[in-house]
Amino acid sequence: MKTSIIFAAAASAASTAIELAGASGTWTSPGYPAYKGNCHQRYYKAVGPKEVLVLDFEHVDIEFDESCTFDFLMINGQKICQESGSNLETTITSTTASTTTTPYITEMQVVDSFKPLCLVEDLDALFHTDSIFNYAGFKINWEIKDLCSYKCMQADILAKQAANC
Ligand SMILES: [Ca+2]
Repeated sequence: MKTSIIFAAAASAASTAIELAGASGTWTSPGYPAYKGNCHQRYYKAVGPKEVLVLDFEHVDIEFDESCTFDFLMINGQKICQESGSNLETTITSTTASTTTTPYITEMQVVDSFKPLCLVEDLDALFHTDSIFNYAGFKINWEIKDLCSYKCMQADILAKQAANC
């Protein structure tokens, strides 16, 4: 009896991928702005033949190591960890050394360090955390856009436009 209960729980845990429903929304990590350890949450979103999914990173604060081993958000195979704007200090230092810095330039550089991500294929994402050191997580504003009117020089978008528009 006990065995069958455990088996059922494991089966349901494996099928709990969360869909990003609708045409746009805000996607946050579990418990944002404070994730817990041992999290393993999948997300998905279908992207149609005439659609592009644009992910705009409003906030990312995930335990950092160089290969994103411990905690990460993986989007279609690409791992993301670190804090958005964490390049800021280095950037300011180098800019100040050469010439003057204005708040406007600083802001542009922060935004530029975490550019929107455009996906032409279905989103398949995983948020994974290990057992220690928890941070805020992520907050991503997403939107499905019309592929054929989307202006972007990204190679995979141009290829999909050529094939479908
Ligand atoms: Ca961690």
